[in-house]
Amino acid sequence: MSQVVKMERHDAVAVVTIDSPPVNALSAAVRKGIVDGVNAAVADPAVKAIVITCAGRTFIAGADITEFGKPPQSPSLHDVIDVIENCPKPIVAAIHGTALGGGLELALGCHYRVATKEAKIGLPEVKLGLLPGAGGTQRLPRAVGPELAVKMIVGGDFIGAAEALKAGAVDEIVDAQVAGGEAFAKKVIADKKPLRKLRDDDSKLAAAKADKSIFTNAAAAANKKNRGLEAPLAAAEAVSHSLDQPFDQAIKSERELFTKLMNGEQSKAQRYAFFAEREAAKVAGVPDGTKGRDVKSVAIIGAGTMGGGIAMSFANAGIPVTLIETGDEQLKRGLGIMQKNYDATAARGGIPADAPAKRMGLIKGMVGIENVKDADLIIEAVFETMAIKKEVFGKIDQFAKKGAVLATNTSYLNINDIAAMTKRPQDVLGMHFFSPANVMKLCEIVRAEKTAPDALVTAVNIAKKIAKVPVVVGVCDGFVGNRMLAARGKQAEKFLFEGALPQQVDAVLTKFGMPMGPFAMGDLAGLDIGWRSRQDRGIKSEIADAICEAGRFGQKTGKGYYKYEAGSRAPLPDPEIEKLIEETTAKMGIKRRQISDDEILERLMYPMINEGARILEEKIAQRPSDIDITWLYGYGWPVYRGGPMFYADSVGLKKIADRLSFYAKQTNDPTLEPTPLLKKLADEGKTFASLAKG
Ligand code: T1G
Repeated sequence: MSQVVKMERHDAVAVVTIDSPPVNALSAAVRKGIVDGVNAAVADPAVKAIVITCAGRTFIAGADITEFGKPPQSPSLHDVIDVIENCPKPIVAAIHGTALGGGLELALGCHYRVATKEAKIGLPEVKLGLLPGAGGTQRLPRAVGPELAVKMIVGGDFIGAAEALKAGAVDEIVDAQVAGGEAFAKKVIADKKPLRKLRDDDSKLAAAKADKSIFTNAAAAANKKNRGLEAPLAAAEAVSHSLDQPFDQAIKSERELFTKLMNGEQSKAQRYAFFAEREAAKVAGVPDGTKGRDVKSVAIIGAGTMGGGIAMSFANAGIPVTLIETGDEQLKRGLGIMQKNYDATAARGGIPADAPAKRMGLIKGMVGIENVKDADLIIEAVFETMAIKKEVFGKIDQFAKKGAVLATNTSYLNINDIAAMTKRPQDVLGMHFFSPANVMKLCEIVRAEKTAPDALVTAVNIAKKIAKVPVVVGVCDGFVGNRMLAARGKQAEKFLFEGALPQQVDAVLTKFGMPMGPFAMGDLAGLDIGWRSRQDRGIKSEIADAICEAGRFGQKTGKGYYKYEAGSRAPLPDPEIEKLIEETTAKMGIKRRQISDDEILERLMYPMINEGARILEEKIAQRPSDIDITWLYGYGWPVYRGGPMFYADSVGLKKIADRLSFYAKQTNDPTLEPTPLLKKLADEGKTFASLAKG
């Protein structure tokens, strides 16, 4: 049939096999090949049934996302599914791997479906800012019932083969997809089974006819989980039409809702983020084919908040770790906190009831740094001071085996200086996890001056293995994320002197889509940390210092920039703070002014973007999209806005450069002037995205 689809007849069964690595996505060539394959099978009188299956690691994983935004090519996926559903001979979809999006929609157009027991199925289009656009919102409710269908489509999560069988999306679990598919097809022929079309079967809809609240509940739950996203709400509406519109009309409604999302800003940003995440795991500047080292054994030094969270990340991925402390007391405390965390998650149904014991069983507590001796990867997560880290790495160097990768979890210290404490700087790098390390997905992989390419690739591979999102960054104060956060924080702090209150500044960012603003974040992390650091460095910050001098360290003391009611983490504006700010600025002779939300947003965002441009100039980040991934996965940047650099391109670099120059003069802060790279791109009318293409 074609390079990517072939059809072979085995007795009375024609097998149409798609072979289009890496995930058999439904490109134009694949769609055409399937139609040609099915038509050839129909034309062959010896063929009594057809199996559609895939070579490689998975059944079709969806429409080809790389084709989005380009002129559509025939046949459309709708046309392909119509050919399949109206085929005069029974068609069986034989599923392995992950049948996702358009792949599952195509399988639902088949008359029967079999799947291997490891297979998963799903309609994850909402994660791309879309909804199933090839009949999935109508056929899935008819296969599994509207309740499960709306949950799967609005949430975008996969279900396994066993659940799919139980729900009615799959007819049989088979050992191997091709043989199993053929055997099932032979049974269909022998038993003269009908050409069963989901579009004609409303039996599972009747039960839900009365209760449309499943759709509004699903939409509300999605909105709570992902504030501001349009796709989940549209998806819930599309599925609801399975109950109140005839099939063909509901398909038209689905198409309209899909097209609106496809052409909208949010999906463009979410599709960009999908590819940016995968791009970030590609390490630039290493010899082609550089392989990572084998990691069979992992040791973590430090059972504190970060070390414990990192150990849990490994245990969650089923990887055993040795957790090392300096004494039994510290170890016991650390293990106790992890046990408590797991038990709390299990109690609220987040993990199976037997998971805490299983996962804690993978964490072996040991006392003494000599216990790193068998580890292929050692992650240091001790107290964040250079002196202690240098001492620890000196000791690691004595006991670690040859070729072990030595990672520090430092969030800003200079890793070149830490590496210099060892005789093996080529094995030293940073793995900067974000707190809570067992929850946050971002892991900045910090490349030091002498880090060997294969050590870097090892860290990226292991980060992916523990379901983290790795981004390779260079050594500087704050690497990428925290360095940009500092640029934003500086402006946020200034606003309090100039005339705004914490709640006004924070509200501008939460309205933008961030999970919280800088002052609520400070209260969460603890204001005393920054206060101690300023004191160590002899830096004064009159308002922040006055707040700490009043013993207001944030949530931990019930008061910080906000006040907190007992047992609540909700930040409440505190007139005490307004008074403190007014008194402090009055003493300094500052005349405060009204500041607009627009100015606050620009002066929080644009200096961050400027810092991102500096980070690119200094090659601390490999590409603009890596910076975006850092913010999406490390700071909760709203995915429907793509990331700070994607957002900058959508605002326009000329506007950003002009506003930065304006604010540099207005606030007499030359550091706000646009950095040369930003100025150059702005003058040339270019975007940050153009750098990646360059
Ligand atoms: N189209 C094009 N390329 C894709 C792709 C897709 N659908 N899915 C993955 N890739 C590429 C990916 O960029 C990477 O490329 C490589 O495959 C391996 O991916 C009409 C409109 C299938 C679970 O949303 O969830 O159907 O970096 O690194 O970790 O209603 O890929 O190697 O060059 O992620 O093993 C709906 C998206 C589309 C599924 C495999 N489908 N993909 O995970 O590998 S919209 C999806 C995934 C749609 C219809 C609508 C995952 C995976 P490169 P990977 P993985």
